[in-house]
Amino acid sequence: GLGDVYKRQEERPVVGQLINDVRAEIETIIDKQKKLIEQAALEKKLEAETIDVTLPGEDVVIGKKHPLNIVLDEFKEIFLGMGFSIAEGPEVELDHYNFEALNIPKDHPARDTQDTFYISDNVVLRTQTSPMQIHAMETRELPIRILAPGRVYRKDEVDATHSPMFHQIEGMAIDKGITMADLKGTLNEVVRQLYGEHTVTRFRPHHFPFTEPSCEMDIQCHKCHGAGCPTCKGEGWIEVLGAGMIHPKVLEGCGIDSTVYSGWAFGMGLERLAVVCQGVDSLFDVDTVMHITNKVSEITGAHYGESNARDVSLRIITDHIRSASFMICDGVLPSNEGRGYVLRRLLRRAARHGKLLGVNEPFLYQVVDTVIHENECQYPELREKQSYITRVIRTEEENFAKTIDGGMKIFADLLAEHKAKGEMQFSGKDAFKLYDTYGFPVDLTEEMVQD
Ligand code: 2U9
Repeated sequence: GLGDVYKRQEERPVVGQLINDVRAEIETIIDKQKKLIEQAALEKKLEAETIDVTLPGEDVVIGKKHPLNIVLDEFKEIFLGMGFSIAEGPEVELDHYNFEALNIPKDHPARDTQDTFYISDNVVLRTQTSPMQIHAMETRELPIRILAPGRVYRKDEVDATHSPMFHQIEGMAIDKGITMADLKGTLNEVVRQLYGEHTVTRFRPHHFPFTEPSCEMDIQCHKCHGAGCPTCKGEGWIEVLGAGMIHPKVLEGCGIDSTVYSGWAFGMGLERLAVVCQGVDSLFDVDTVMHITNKVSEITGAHYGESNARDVSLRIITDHIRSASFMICDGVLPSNEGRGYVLRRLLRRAARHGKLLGVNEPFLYQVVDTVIHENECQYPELREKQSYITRVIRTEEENFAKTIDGGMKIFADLLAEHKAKGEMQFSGKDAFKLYDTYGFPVDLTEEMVQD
């Protein structure tokens, strides 16, 4: 203790005070030093964290423009530049607007329930975008210049060039003194802006109920310049649209005096236009499911354009796996009733088409990754449930694999039975057995029966 060092009692307070002073001084120095270090660290941190507000932000991927919209927007821009405006309207229409007002009589084949989705006796899913133009004629002041793009519906089986839903663009101009020359001049200008200044067109006479006279416009093939090649199927020309002078009956029906006013109209399929614009070889290539199809091609070895039957199989597998992935993500499981029944049917039908393409292993589940990659922008839950979706599909495929060969046998037997009777189609219980239980396509072509 201190007592041993400082013998003299009276020196104790002095030394004690000195020690206190020294300690205080040391503490002050340490404090000061600590503050300096902290300050330096803070400055360094602030410097490191400085935000340069002039730097560009990080790009956020929020999806991509649909190939059909790329072409549609380009097309709209051209027409907007010529003083047209864009019409919009319902996809569910009265029979009157879809047919009657367009001079399509009651017995016209287009009205057949085989071709048109009827909601009730006089309500349909529009089969063309023309009803929007009828609405415009009834409500807008003359003159009218409109473009009417949108989804349309027809009862077509899915194949290489058909789909129950597709897109149309129609357009019309109504004014005093409009002639066929305006139609040709406008459309020529449009294709020149779209495909280039040197595009060559030709107009051939045609017939439509809603235009008179009517024509079809072709453009000279951009690949072979008229010589004939696979793109134009040896024709040298590619058909792009139908058009004509609006039928006086159609004008009068909308309360427009056809002795004072006249107008032209055209209609075209957007999918076809997109194919030509983007220089791809098939309608399928511009589909949003293009990457999924490519994946299916990679696994099955089937390539689009080989044969109609294989094209159909490719498309069915692609579409069905995409739908099935969405359904499973939404909480549906394959089962024998309700939505699960639909899901099971999609998967089994897809698996069956895989077999038709010569694939004998479960493979559908491998397509899921691509489906998710292509759709997660719009539907992020897909990514979260990726392994679950894959597992559900794989399990269903494996279960189905146990019965598919038995199904093949039943199919072969039924086919032989039908062949013997010369029947072209399965119906009733046989159709159910094949289509729903075994996932076979039900329609038999004449060649299949004879084969
Ligand atoms: C009104 C009057 C006339 C629109 C027209 C066509 C010719 C035509 C087809 C092209 C391919 C439909 O998608 S497709 O299958 N369309 O050929 N459409 S004239 O005529 C109209 C439209 C509205 C009031």
